[in-house]
Amino acid sequence: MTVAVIMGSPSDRAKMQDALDILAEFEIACESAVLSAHRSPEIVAEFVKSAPDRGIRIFICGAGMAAHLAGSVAGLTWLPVIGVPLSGSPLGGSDSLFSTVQMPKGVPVATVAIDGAYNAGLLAIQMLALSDAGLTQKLREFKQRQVVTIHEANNRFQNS
Ligand code: RP5
Repeated sequence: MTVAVIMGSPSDRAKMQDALDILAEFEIACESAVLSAHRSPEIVAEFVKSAPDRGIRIFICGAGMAAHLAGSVAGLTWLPVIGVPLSGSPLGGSDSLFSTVQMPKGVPVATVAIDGAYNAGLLAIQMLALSDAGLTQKLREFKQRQVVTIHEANNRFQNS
């Protein structure tokens, strides 16, 4: 396993699926789990501390409301942590955004957009590609496909 995708509740699963999908597209081995900074803090600590022995190199943590999962994980590991603030609360995700992004000096969480699980997965792939030439090539092709897609969309737009 290379990337751990964890979320605070089973209710987060659909929003975190995009991260699992893009990681699968790039054939990155993942493990995923429901772990709560508030409801199961000791299990979070065990999971994070044992992660390097399982080959985990990056954490992706998604949570909503008072979203402390990513920060809690970051406090327990030297591995990079990507935080995904999730919507769904009465505050629309701004609560989880602030809770995830406003980390104190010394404990970074690379925070993506609200419900930005896709980009979280992609960022993890980009980190892994720094030491993986095959993955770098796949990313180059991915970026090139985006160029072609938007270029073709512009052509259709200009001709409509
Ligand atoms: C957070 O509270 C979870 O990450 C979830 O987004 C939110 C609601 O959780 P449930 O009450 O649906 O389990 O901790």
